Amino acid sequence: MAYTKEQNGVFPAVCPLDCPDQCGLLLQKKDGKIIKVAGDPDHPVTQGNICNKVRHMTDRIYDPKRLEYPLKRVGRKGEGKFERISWEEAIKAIKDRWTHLIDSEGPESILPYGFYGNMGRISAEGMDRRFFNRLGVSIQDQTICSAAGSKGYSYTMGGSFGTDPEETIDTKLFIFWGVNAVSTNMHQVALAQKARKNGAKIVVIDVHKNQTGRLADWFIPILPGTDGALALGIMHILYSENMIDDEFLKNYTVGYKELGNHVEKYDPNTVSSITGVPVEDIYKLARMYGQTSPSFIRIGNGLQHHDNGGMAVRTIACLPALTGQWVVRGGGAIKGNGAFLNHNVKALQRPELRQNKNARVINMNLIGQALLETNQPIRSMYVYNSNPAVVTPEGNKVRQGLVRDDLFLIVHDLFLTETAMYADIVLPATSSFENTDFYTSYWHHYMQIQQPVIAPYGESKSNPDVFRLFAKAFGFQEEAFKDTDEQLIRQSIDDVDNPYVKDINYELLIEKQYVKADRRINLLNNLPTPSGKIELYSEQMERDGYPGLPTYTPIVNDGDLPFLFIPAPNHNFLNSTFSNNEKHISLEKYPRLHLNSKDAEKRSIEDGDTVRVWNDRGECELIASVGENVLPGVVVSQGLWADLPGKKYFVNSLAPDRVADMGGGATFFSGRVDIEKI
Ligand SMILES: Nc1nc2c(c(=O)[nH]1)N[C@H]1C(S)=C(S)[C@@H](COP(=O)(O)OP(=O)(O)OC[C@H]3O[C@@H](n4cnc5c(=O)[nH]c(N)nc54)[C@H](O)[C@@H]3O)O[C@H]1N2
Ligand SMILES: Nc1nc2c(c(=O)[nH]1)N[C@H]1C(S)=C(S)[C@@H](COP(=O)(O)OP(=O)(O)OC[C@H]3O[C@@H](n4cnc5c(=O)[nH]c(N)nc54)[C@H](O)[C@@H]3O)O[C@H]1N2
Ligand code: SF4
Ligand SMILES: [Mo]
Repeated sequence: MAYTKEQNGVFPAVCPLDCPDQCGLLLQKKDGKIIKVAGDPDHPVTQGNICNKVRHMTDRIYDPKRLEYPLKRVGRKGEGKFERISWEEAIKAIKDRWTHLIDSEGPESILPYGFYGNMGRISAEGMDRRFFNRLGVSIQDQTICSAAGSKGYSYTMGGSFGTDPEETIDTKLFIFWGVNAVSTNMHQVALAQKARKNGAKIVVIDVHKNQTGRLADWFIPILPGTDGALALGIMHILYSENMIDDEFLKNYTVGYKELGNHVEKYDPNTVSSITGVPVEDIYKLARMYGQTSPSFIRIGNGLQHHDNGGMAVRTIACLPALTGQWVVRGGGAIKGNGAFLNHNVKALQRPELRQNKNARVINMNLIGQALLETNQPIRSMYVYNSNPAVVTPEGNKVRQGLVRDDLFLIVHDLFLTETAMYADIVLPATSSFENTDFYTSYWHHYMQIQQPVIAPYGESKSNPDVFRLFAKAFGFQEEAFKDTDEQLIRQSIDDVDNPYVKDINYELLIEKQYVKADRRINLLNNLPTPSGKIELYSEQMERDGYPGLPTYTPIVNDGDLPFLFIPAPNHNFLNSTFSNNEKHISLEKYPRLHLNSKDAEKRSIEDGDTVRVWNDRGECELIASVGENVLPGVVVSQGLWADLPGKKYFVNSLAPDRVADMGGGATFFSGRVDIEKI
């Protein structure tokens, strides 16, 4: 579809970033350029409010550093010396090298590496999947974000199904649990603030009293990786003080009697010694939860980036059932809500195009190890929608892999990212405002559409267009490679086996811009767990090798260095996106290391000192922020910073690449470090 030729006007858009809010936007265009990005006041959930990051989006779209044409490496790997080439040359070079690799070592020597730098469904998992399936390359397991927690939540609830966020305006108790919502889900905070005007209370459970903790009525600091134990302690009190909803439990759950016996051992004293939460606070929290209705828990991604993250989420997800909150308007929980908007994945990705059904699968969290593997090595990697040199754990290993001379690396991005610095070929990508796509939020219930508002920047191309070029170069004749963007969208949504979206189709999306999933359908009658009920006890888990009842297991012993290190996201970047933008850097200033004043005193570290943070995986240098915002023994940084000249901000050089208990998830926050003043 061509972009609108109108040079002036206001055009609807969707925020493409990997953020639950998925705001409706209005782009103001003058003389063919976007001059203002604002919120769409008519969007039912986001209501015209957007974050500061995206208010400055034009700085990114028209950043002079944006890639305009394809490049070929001329210097050493990582040196950053490139030369302009044409698209024809770029596609031919890739096709020739891949053809040679497929002939000599087989297609699985090639690995795609992509994520959700652009949440557009056809940009992130459309023509790319068709092409890579047809080529028969290795399969990337997309585990870096919420794999463990989503799996854990599914054991309890059957999939990513939770409360309708719009209904939380009626909620009386909000628990923000391991989620820095002020920075990462601002419209959930807006809803909580509205509810607060009607008497709602906000509780925040976190390892760091960040801006979300500071707005709470009650902030509960907890030791990292112990949330499962706290949830079990709450259950212990709910059962022993008879605050459970027997009627609901009988009708809608499996295993509530067994769970009651099982949680006897998680008494408040035991739980307090694990979590660092005082006994009286455990009682207070459990009673508040047991006696307030509607109550709502926003389960964050932070608490599941641990060795035991899957089970922690599985456990917390049992709480709303115990007090019968799923039948109360505004009650319940959200880990993710993506399943309400599930589209037709098979029609979009066309798995039947793949002949080698048993192709190897590589967990993206282990990309460092995988790139350094010498047995059946990865010889070529194609990176898009992601910046693995910054965002993956064991970052030094990843970079050692990327710098390999025999790795043919292609990066498709809007910028010369840290990953692109190692590339052999760099391809320029369009921004989402230059593309056609559809979007499905993983928090609110609206499907949205984007039509191109501006012309492609320079010679940049969208992800689907690049894969169409590859398919053509390889001579793939299947109709699947001739589909237009509009056809890809139609195939994804017009005929879907998902009752919540059966009335949504392409025409409706074009007409309305955003369409809501049908939430009149009763979730409790449609739970896709094996029993069709909420599974407090799960037989499936036992078959998969886990305890069938929620159980606390400590995080893995990561050595004997004194601090647990939590390298969390920050307010003004989105993962590594915007970390190369001067405006966003200036808002954030520099990366801080939050530490407790007792720990600081012992090491003679003062607020503002530069501290070296290190372990046997790597090191970085951050600016100390001393106070009471973290517990002793815990240090927290924020933000995935770019490689700025003279700075050592690479926090992921320290993060472990162990995989979590479920889903092959990441364990960014379960690593240990030591610190010293420089
Ligand atoms: N501004 C901004 N917004 C973003 C992003 C961003 O980078 N910046 N990233 C986007 C993406 S991809 C995602 S997945 C989401 C993530 O957003 P969230 O769901 O908020 O998850 P995180 O920000 O990873 O971590 C949330 C909180 O978990 C805390 N935490 C860490 N370990 C523990 C623990 O063991 N227990 C408890 N209770 N808390 C713990 C951290 O201190 C942090 O405050 O945000 C999205 N939105
Ligand atoms: N220490 C630590 N590390 C983390 C996390 C953490 O909390 N702590 N969070 C993790 C999580 S939850 C996530 S989701 C990952 C995210 O990691 P990534 O998915 O790598 O996210 P970004 O760093 O935002 O990189 C996205 C890239 O996609 C590019 N891009 C945007 N649109 C397009 C497009 O249309 N086409 C192409 N080809 N490229 C495009 C952007 O320019 C950007 O360079 O990071 C993980 N890493
Ligand atoms: S990043 Fe999130 S809050 Fe900001 S505009 Fe995009 S969807 Fe909205
Ligand atoms: Mo994420």
